[in-house]
Amino acid sequence: MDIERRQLAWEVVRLRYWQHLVNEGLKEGKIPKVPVHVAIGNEAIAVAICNMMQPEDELALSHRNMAYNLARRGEFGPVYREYLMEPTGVAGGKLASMNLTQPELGIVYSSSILGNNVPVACGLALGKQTLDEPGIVIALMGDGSIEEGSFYEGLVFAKTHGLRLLMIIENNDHSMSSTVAQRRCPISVGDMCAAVEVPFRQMRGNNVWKYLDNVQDARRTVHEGGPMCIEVFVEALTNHSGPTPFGPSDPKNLSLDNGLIVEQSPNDPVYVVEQSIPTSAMAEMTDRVFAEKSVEETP
Ligand SMILES: Cc1ncc(C[n+]2csc(CCOP(=O)(O)OP(=O)(O)O)c2C)c(N)n1
Ligand SMILES: [Mg+2]
Repeated sequence: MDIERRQLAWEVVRLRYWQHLVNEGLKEGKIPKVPVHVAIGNEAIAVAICNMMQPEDELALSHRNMAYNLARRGEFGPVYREYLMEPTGVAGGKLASMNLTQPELGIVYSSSILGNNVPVACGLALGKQTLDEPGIVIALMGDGSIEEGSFYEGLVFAKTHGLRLLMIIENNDHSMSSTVAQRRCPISVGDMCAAVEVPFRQMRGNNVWKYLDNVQDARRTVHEGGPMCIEVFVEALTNHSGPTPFGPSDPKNLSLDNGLIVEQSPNDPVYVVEQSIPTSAMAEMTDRVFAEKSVEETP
């Protein structure tokens, strides 16, 4: 296995472990002050985007920003302490979770208001264009966020001005506790994009290596030709927010004691990694993350 392939696998495994640690903290009631949205299941796309980004690129995130903040940071403690709102957190304990940014790492905006990051990302991309600055802007949102008018307006605005904007929809089929079928008619994002001639593609299967190839390709498209949109299908392997399980009546049993993998299926990015690399390499990575627990100052 070459170094880059191994590194991506490692980042997915490590990110899963860190999110499990946050979930364990939530289960034990150790993060009492703010709502926290764990993104177990979103690791492949998060690691791919974070590796695709160039230093001049900017990321505008939503309430479910954990995987991106951890993956860009590359360390657990300072992000976890931010959730605890401690002064040694990455934002001095002032931003906590839903609005967490790390501008020094390209995470310039995060919003808990659905669809709100789209016009902001358009503004950032327009600024880059006007000031002749390099790089692209990436806006992340969920299948609930695209129900906001700002999504469509953002598509139109970005296309009209040829903005270097990549829109990524993490479709986990959930907005809080409702599935798409329970709450609304289907939305064909492909048709919406076609209507305004914005290139569109879908990604499935949680293969971090393929995802990186695809998003690198998308970055080139955006850089040369203006906006593009990708809908990536992810599985909601955790509850909407707070701990999983939320209590004794919750059938989901997420625990580090059961290992890193939640589902033995392509819904689970870590399972996909396990199926794709030598058994010895996976065992080594798993041992490595669990060994790190003992040296981690939190939780
Ligand atoms: C404008 C607006 N309406 C409603 C909410 C309440 N709300 C918070 S998260 C959420 C679900 C979001 O679903 P989605 O965008 O698919 O993201 P996911 O949590 O599934 O990753 C809702 C409805 C909000 N934050 N903002
Ligand atoms: Mg959703």
